[in-house]
Amino acid sequence: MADYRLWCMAESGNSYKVALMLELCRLPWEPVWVDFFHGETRTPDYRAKFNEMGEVPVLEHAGLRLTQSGVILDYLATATGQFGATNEEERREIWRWILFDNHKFTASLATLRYLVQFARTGETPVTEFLRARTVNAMKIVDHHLEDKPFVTGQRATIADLSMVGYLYYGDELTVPLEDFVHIGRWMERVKALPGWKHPYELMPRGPGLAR
Ligand SMILES: N[C@@H](CCC(=O)N[C@@H](CS)C(=O)NCC(=O)O)C(=O)O
Repeated sequence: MADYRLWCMAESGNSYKVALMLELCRLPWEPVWVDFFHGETRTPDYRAKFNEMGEVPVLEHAGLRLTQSGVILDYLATATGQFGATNEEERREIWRWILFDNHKFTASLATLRYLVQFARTGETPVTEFLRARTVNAMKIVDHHLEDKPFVTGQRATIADLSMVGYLYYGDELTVPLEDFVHIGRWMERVKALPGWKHPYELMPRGPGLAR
């Protein structure tokens, strides 16, 4: 059994944030596939055993079970000395963007993708609201990246791995990614990090949502 075990599925960008970190840090890890689309994360068993919040990712390491991608990324950065902060100011900056990501960026982007791509709701007032919120958050990130290669400056940190998590799903996001030039260049920079892989290459994929 690998030292690090990640409860995840390939469609989950939140899981990808952690899978990518594990891969970039060359840590010995293995995925444990969770049947999210058939409600596994909603079962009392999953909540009691793995995550009371009813979510992936969950990382198991050295007898610990960790949840929330931001916390897991922080744990791995501390454990490996990679992609973490080198001073207090940078630590605050990393957390500022991880919180923005969890609240506005990933939250809107991932929910929109779920509704349109997997639940197939079609366009509704909810998807319109989420798309507007996503585009607004993307404008903020695009502007932020205008004068720097990575979110907190000259090198990639866990803030980049968190924020970029969903973007490689491309067309599945149903937002005009190509309109955001600085985001596009930043995605290429992250992609160029040694060991980068696409989420569908890194984690197992199940049959999806029954129609
Ligand atoms: N803020 C959490 C979000 C995790 C999350 O929303 N995970 C989704 C899959 S990408 C999930 O498990 N959702 C289960 C549900 O909503 O029932 C994190 O970053 O880990």
